[in-house]
Amino acid sequence: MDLLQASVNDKYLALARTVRHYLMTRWLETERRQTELQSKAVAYLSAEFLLGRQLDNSLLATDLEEIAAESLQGLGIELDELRTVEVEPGLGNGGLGRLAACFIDSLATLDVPSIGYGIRYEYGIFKQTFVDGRQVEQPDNWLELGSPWEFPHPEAAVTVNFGGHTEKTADDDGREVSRWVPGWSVEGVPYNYMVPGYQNGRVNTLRLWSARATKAFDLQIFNAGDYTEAVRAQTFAENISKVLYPEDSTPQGKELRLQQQYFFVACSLRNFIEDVLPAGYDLHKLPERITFQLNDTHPVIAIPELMRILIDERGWNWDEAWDVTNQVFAYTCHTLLPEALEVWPTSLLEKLLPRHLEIIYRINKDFLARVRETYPGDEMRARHMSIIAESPERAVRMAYLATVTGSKVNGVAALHSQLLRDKVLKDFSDMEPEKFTNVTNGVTPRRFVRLANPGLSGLITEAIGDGWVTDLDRLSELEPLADDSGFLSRFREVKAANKARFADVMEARDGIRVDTGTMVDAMVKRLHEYKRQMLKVLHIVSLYEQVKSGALPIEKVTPRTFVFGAKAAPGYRMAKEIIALINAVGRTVNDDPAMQGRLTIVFPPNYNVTLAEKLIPAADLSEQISVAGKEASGTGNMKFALNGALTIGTDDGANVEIRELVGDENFFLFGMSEPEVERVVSAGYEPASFYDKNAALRRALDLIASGAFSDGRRGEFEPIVANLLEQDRFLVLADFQSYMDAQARVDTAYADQDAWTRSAVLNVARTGFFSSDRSMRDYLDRIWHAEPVSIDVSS
Ligand code: DL6
Repeated sequence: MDLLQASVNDKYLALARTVRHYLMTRWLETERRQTELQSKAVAYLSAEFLLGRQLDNSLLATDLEEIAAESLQGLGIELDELRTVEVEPGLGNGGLGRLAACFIDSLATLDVPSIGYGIRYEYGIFKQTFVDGRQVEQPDNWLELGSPWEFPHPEAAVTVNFGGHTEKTADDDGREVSRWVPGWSVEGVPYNYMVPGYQNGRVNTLRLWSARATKAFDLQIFNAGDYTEAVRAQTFAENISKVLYPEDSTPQGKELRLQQQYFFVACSLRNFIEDVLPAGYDLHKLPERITFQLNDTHPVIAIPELMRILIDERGWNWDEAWDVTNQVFAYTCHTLLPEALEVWPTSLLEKLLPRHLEIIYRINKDFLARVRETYPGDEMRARHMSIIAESPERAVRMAYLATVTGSKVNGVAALHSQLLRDKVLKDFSDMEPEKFTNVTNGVTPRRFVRLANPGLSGLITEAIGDGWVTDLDRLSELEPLADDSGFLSRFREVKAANKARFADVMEARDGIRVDTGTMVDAMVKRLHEYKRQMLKVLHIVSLYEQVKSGALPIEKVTPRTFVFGAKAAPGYRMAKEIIALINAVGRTVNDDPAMQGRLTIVFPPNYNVTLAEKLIPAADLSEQISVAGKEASGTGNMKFALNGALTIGTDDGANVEIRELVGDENFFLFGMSEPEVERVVSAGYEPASFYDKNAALRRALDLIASGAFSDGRRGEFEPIVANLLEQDRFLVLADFQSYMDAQARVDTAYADQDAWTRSAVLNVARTGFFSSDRSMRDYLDRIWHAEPVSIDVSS
């Protein structure tokens, strides 16, 4: 095509293809080397990979950015323009999926042989829009223009069976064995993605599966002359990988969800065993070749699947199969919310995966025998630990299945792992303490500092060299510069430039104006009551109320821009109400001339990785305000700190470790600790008593209830107010005053810009620990025991 006729998308595609071509030889070399060495690898099984844009990352990994920009310029094309046309693949809900993406980046950068396995959803996380301030979901058709980053391999499709029943037959030695007679099947087509390491020549693979109807299935129906039915079958099969479930903490008992989970792990195990391993590989040696890391419970059905393959397809006896299965799986738990621990009704498993249910029953029987042997006479304990829950309906507890089987179980921050051991999985940890470990999460410095924050990256590199990009602990070398006024003022300039860039993006993306002279106070994460966006709203409403009532002179209010970014699960009513309230408060406050230049609320719709990359470097204050004991880790908290935002936060998740590292004086701690929360709850928490006692809180809640933010309609936010006064499961009211006090400390600290910047620099210098490279090293040491293998690209 002629350059003059080429659209921006054409130019983007041409550049993407050039870069991927460059990566291709490295990809092939990586695969060749792995086939030759057969060294131990890691398979990261995850229902979500929230990748973000690929072009920038690929240019960085290959060090081609400069050359690409120059060559494009010669053709009159701006690289920046091409970057912006890429639609990010939103194949994840939030933290869990983004973590998986950071991990595969770090594995490649550390030269670890590894493969990511997941689902190629045709529609990713929904596109969020606001209509009258309320969330409306639209499909995310991220593949509309095709993706230059994927490599489909229809020729390598694998068959996945479902349904049917089991039959008892006898094997050659006359032993009774069970045989699965499936009812229907689909095919899984692999789509491969390149996962380049940072300038090291390694390109690992992410293999995402797409579902399609089996040919046999289609043909059968077509031959019977039923065209409509043939098409229906096609649609039915394709539905399996059609859409990402927009839920990350309240599992819906949806059949399709279980189909998705089994679909991708069945494809992945088959692919690994039959295609990745050499032909004739002795599966008894599987633990020498692989660890399958289970990213939360979503892939846990892989456990009975491997048992089924070894026993039913390979003819192994139970003990042999169990021994290998035990060694090759490890499980990461990502939650503390009891309702987020997946359970599958046995009736559903019976219908979809009858043979797997039998296997799970047998695993449970053997396990309970061990429990009874360890704790004779303690029937209650056996009941509590059973993989099968008996009420409210008979169901398989997937977290227990993973814990019983996995070689290791880890939480994702020190406090989280401790709470898993002490509470959620206590009985299991009492019985097998050595199984439990912690690996604190991390984030990739390539995407979240080097790419997202070129200004800060340049400043750091100038000061300490560029080694930090792959060795983030070296940020500690910045520490002395926290007392260098020249450095501080350049650091401030970078922050100011990042704010200006963020303001430009907001204007272009959503027509939202951001005042770059204000403190950027950011709270971005999924909308969930436990994360307490509501507490943030009460802070804003209280400030507004105090100004309006004359209790607080406007000149005393620190100019702030409150930035929210949050999607609510479509079926989560209260979360959607809170979104509506944030927008309503935003409208009222932003339109009030008295607030101009002082308090502004911005809530761009459809917060995603691309926007995060612009917001995080611009932020001054990072809001990490979950009720203690509920946020497993958080990873946004790490990204903000690494980009020089100060945190206001509770002692929850990885906040605890952030605070320990940056120091109390560089962190705004507030709220009850986890044991205090426990005490308040068990003593019978009464939120209304806080409303009665605290005048500021009362006035803020009354203002919301009065209709001040809803054109006088008093009932509009009644469900929120009533919920807070009557239940308040996440102790918003109990922590309100402490939060307000901490915010006052923020204001005081911000007034001294030198001291604030010093704290910001110290946040950067002291948070190198939160690199996902370090997380990967911890997994390697504590769980995987695999070795790096370097790739020689010189030949
Ligand atoms: O580990 C990644 C991420 C944590 O940082 C968050 O704290 C946690 O909420 C999130 N968990 C999930 C899974 N929820 N369930 N089930 O998204 O994981």
